[in-house]
Amino acid sequence: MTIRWYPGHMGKAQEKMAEAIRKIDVIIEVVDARLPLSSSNCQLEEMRRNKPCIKILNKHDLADPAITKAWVRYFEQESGVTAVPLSARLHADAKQLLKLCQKTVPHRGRPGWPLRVMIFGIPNTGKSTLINTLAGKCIAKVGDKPAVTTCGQQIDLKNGIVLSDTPGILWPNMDDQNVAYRLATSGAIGASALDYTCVGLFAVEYMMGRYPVLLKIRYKLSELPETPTAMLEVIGKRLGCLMTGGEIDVHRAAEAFLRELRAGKIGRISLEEPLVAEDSVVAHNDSDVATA
Ligand SMILES: Nc1nc2c(ncn2[C@@H]2O[C@H](COP(=O)(O)OP(=O)(O)OP(=O)(O)O)[C@@H](O)[C@H]2O)c(=O)[nH]1
Ligand SMILES: [Mg+2]
Repeated sequence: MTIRWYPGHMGKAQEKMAEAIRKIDVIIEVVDARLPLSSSNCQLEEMRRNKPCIKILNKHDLADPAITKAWVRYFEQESGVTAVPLSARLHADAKQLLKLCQKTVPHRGRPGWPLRVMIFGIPNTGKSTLINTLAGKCIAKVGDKPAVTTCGQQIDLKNGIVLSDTPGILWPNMDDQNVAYRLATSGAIGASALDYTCVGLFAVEYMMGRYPVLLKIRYKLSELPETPTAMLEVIGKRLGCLMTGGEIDVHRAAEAFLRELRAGKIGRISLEEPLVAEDSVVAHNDSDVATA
């Protein structure tokens, strides 16, 4: 099944953000550390008007640490972009980020000259969570599904910093379906736009190839079955996803497997590595620019 998801609020939000960026001093792009390139929004490059950008590799606690290190090195080569792995729920990480914003724009952050920070990113990467941690209280609505925030809001931290929370936005043409399936695996695509069985099989196949030991440990297997379909059936059995009559409910098994994977129950995993992801995402960026 082809995945496309670009609900109406995203286009409107993008137009507003492109305008609002004029009055922003620094942009924090929150990407998912498990798929930092696929979850980077290629439209930002055009929108940001040379404003400094800090790329947060959030949900660092869920990602494969060695691969995250490789991603930081990869992004450091991009001009004007500082990449920082972080867990948005941790106060220490958030404090460090504020210091970095102040260092990036040292002439702002004084009375009458607030440091204006826009938090940008695709859905479900943890933008609102980061705002709440930075504010030290629950100001922005957070949820374990994409498109929780649909309207922007500004939060004055009363320390010379003003934050803008923004709705997660994707891009209209998801030509690269490998990117789309990685996004769906991570939880960035609305449930209405995907088929759980297809995404579950994609994720199972990836895990069998890249993290077979984690699967064996989680589902108590000495050997993995030969095919993703057989693996999903084993998972369904382990998680009790059965229909009346005892047959395995593959759709429910896929949904349950994705829930476990997203929550980090199988272990810390990354869905892409710098060299493998680069080719497909470069192709996807080119096709978006061509049709914009
Ligand atoms: N494990 C982990 N979970 C996180 C982290 N940051 C956010 N989350 C979870 O990710 C989910 C999405 O968080 P939100 O802050 O609502 O994400 P968002 O980017 O604002 O999403 P939209 O408003 O839909 O664009 C929630 O269940 C958060 O608790 C993190 O660093 N680690
Ligand atoms: Mg939000």
